[in-house]
Amino acid sequence: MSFFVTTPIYYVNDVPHIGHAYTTIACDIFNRFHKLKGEETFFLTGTDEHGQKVEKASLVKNKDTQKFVDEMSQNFRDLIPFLGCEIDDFIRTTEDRHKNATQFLWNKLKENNQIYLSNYEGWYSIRDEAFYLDSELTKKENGFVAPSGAPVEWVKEESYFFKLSAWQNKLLEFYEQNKNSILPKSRYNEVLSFIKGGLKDLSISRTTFKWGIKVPEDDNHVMYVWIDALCNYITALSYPNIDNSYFKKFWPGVHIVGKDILRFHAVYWPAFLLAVDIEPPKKIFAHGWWTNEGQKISKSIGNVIDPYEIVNQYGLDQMRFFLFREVPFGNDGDFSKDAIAQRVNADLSNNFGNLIQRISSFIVKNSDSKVNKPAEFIDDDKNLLNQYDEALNNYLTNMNSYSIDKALKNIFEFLSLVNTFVDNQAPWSLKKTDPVRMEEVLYVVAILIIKSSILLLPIIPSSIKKVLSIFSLSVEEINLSKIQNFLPEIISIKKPYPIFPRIEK
Ligand code: ME8
Repeated sequence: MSFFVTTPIYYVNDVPHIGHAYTTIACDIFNRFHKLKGEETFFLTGTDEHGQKVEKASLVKNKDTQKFVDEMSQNFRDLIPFLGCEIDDFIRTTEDRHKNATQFLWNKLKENNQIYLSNYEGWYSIRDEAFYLDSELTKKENGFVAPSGAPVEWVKEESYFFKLSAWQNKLLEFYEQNKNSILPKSRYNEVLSFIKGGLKDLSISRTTFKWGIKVPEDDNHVMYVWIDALCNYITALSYPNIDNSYFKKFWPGVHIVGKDILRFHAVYWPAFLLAVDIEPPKKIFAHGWWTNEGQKISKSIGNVIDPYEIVNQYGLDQMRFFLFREVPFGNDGDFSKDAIAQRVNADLSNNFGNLIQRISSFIVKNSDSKVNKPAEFIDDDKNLLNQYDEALNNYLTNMNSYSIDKALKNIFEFLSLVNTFVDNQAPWSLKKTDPVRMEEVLYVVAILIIKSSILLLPIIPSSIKKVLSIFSLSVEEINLSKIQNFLPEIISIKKPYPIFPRIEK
């Protein structure tokens, strides 16, 4: 099995913020999860560097556009390891490999009679890099705005068009047959009703500026930034060489995007692909939108959340955990400092951290830093071990269906049961009355901490590496296929230290 996951490629008009970090971490979580299942994985991210929005930003800064995008792209690249993400490729749309792939795609569309030259007259939003219909706009004091709130301007120019309208029925057919290919379900319904509403041909070139990939054999036109941008997903798999092992192994892939750009991914992109005889993406997951203490995140309001600041203040895994435990993946979420402190303290410090700390230090003090596997498990132990198996199954189902929050809930509800087990079995009392039973209890708890930790590895990898090292294990020794039957003869404990300190307000 193989798994190809992508983030959107981010515009380099500005520095990355929490929203970009969120999508990238989501992809890292799924990538690590599939790796943990033993699959061959490919995780792609990168930057979207052409178009009017980016060109305008460089002009405002009075910088050469190429120099500007070189610098800005680096900010996105630097953020990845800082977020604890491990990627396989970082693509920039100004690279030659991408220009070649995109021009090849264009020629192929032309060859397949999918492109014609005409005139575009209508609304365009530079901020969204999108065309809008009259019916989609709202009148405000300073003119019309798009549904996103972005200003629009009237453009009238010669343009090449893609015959999107011709793909309406084929797209509907594809989505009828692939009902889970857009998640969550509500987004699937949204895309279907958009397609059913009728598709118009799409303007795919511009003539009023030059910062884009040249249309082959027509120097007056540069490509519309979205046809350029979407092609990145296959450029990275060495398109147009689709007979290479990468393309064969990894296409079709899984696109994780924000709900703002669903239409581009679920309508335009599959239509381009079908028009050049390539399979549409396997899955498009559109996640929700983060607000800051109840307010829309925006530069003009001045409430943009800097991921560096959050990580430095709360810790990397604390942030990764909060973002995916707090809000169902797919829903909108509100970022608040109170909420992160509460969530981290309740789940990571109290529930999980205390359990690790009290059991491992108890074993160090009272059981010579190790516990042996019991000859037999009594019913209480078997019950708890069975409950783990149930939590594991639920976790796998939820992670496989992109419900990270539910998967996390499965683990933390189970960890509460383990805490209750410790309280009920009271190993500190057994120490005098029944040391054999004490060791059995300690083994059961230790193994369940290890087994639960493995499930958390995709979400909070660096903390889990520390937890496992307290139990003298390394990540390489365990994976998801081995985890259910993982019962080593002996578990040795190294001197523990707090891994999830409480966040003081
Ligand atoms: O749209 N909450 O780039 P972009 C959650 N270049 N996610 C957010 C967010 C928020 N407040 N703000 C941004 C583009 N995002 C195009 C994509 S792909 C072929 C081309 C995330 O820099 C979310 O994933 O505007 C959203 O879709 C993406 O950043 C938009 O990034």
